[in-house]
Order: sequence, then C-alpha cells, then structure tokens
Amino acid sequence: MEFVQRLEAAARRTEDHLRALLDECGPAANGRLGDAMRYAALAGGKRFRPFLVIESAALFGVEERMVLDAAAAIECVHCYSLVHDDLPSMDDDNLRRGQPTVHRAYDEWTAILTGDALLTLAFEILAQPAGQRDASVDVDLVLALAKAAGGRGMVEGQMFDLEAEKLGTPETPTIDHIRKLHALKTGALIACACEAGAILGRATAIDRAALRRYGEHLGFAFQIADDLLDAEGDTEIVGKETGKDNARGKATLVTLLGVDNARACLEEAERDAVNSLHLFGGRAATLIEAARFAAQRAR
Ligand code: GRG
Repeated sequence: MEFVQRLEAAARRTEDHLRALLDECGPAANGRLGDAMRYAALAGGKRFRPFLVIESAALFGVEERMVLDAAAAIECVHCYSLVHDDLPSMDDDNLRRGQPTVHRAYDEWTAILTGDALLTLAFEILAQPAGQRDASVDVDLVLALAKAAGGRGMVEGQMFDLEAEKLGTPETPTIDHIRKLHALKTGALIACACEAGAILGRATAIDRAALRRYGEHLGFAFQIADDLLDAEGDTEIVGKETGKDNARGKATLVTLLGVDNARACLEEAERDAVNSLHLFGGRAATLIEAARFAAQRAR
C-alpha cells in the first residue's frame, strides 16, 4: 500500500475506534459536552500521532485493540491541546482543521471543559481493561503519556511559548531555547507516540530508545515544517490561519534563521530521524517514509 493510503487507513481506523470509545465512555452525543467533544475529536486531522503508534507497534506484532486504544488515547491528548491552544487567552485562533475552533463554534467555557474531558478520557482509555492487555504495559503507557503531556512535557513547552509571546521572556530567544520549546511542545507527544509501539510490544530497551530518538527528531522536523507552513502556506490548504508568527513577531526557527536555513535544519532533522531507525532495517520502511512526510507536508 502507498504511504498516503496507509496514513488514510490508519486515520479511518483511529476515528472509528475513537467514535466507539466516545459512545462507550463519553457524555451523551446529544448533550453540549458530548457534541463538543465529538466536534473536536472526530472532524478532520491527519491523525499522524495515531499513525506513528500503529506503525511503531507493527514492528513488534502487537494486538489490534491494544494498538488502537493507545492511538486513540494519544489523539485525545492531541485534540485537547489544540482546543486549549486555540482559546482566546492562548493562541486565539478562529480556524482549526478547516472549521471554526471549538470556542467559536460553541463558547469559551465549553471549549475549556471539552479539552479537560478529552485529556481525562485519554487516561480512562488506557486504564480500562481490554483484550490481552497486561497491567504493567498499561502503567508504562500511562506514565509515558502523562510525562509527555504534562508539566515537564507539552504543557511546559506551551508555557515557554506563551511566556515568550505574552511576557517577552526570554528577551532574546536563542536557537537552543527554541529547540527546547519545540522538543517539549510538539516533540514530546510525537516521541511518546513512537515509543508507545515499543511499550505495547514489550520491546528491548535498545529498540525502545531508538524509537524514542526517532520520535524526537521527527517531532523537531514536524515543528519546523509547521513554522514553514505558517510562513509560506495557504490557509485554505493548511486548514488554519497562516502568517501569524511574523505578524506577532514570534521567534521561531524560520523567523530567527530565515526560510532557507530553517529548511536546512528540517532536512537535518529528517536525516537524524531516519538514521535512528537503522537497527530495524527494512521493517522500518513506513516509519522512514513518515519522516519524509513530516518534513514535506503541505498541511
Ligand atoms: C494547550 C497544553 C497545551 C498545549 C498546546 C499542540 C499545541 C500545544 C499547540 C498547537 C500549536 C501548534 C501549531 C503546534 C505545532 C505543531 C502542531 C502540534 C501542529 C498541529 O498538529 P497536526 O498538524 O494537526 O498534527 P492535525 O489537525 O492534523 O491533527
């Protein structure tokens, strides 16, 4: 199967599973919270993180239900982060995945609660007994996701981002600062998605570390591509407002280094990601293609 077809198939499987989980564990579909959660979680999105869970787990032949639960849980955390990031007090966005953001379609308090409920649902999905799952695997996954999402992970990255924008600190952001911010805000969850396959497959520490390294480089490439899309992309194709970083004077690798140097960093991150997979040989062909996709994506 072609890479794009694999990505689309993974997105469909994740969405179907997420829909079933929302019916099983989420609020009623005809209530405000249930509707808003479904609006945030089921409409669009590349489902790149679930794809990474599915493909990293495929290296170890993990049972389908376990894989889809982990994929759906990580996507719930991702969707929550987008809903909260879009809020007026954060990035203040009107458009996400080509449609009005949750606080625009509903209102701010509903968007806050929708994010809260999606974040919590992620951990409920991982903790509920299902299939052949082993409790120690569940605990490992819960720990990895909590670390990636929390105050030493994505939330800290978001904090750095907002401190820079709203408080002007640090006064002169360095490339190292931006790299750390990216590693936390974007890289941590992407790395967790890659590592999840190894956790589910009870892989060796060496294999697990290799997938984590791959995810960290991939996350960096993904973020630079995001900044390039903000600088050069078309709102219609990207599905969210573009040109915001420059307009706000935000420090990114693109605004600090310029488009050409940022693109060189992106290519290096893609190479580093691919090199991290060498011990898997040809079995990692799809993950190698995923690195190319992250670097060259148009939305
Ligand atoms: C609110 C705690 C908290 C964190 C927010 C995700 C995030 C952190 C901010 C989003 C801002 C942003 C543009 C980050 C850059 C990388 C990124 C996460 C892009 C969005 O992910 P995609 O491209 O989106 O995978 P889809 O819609 O395809 O799922």
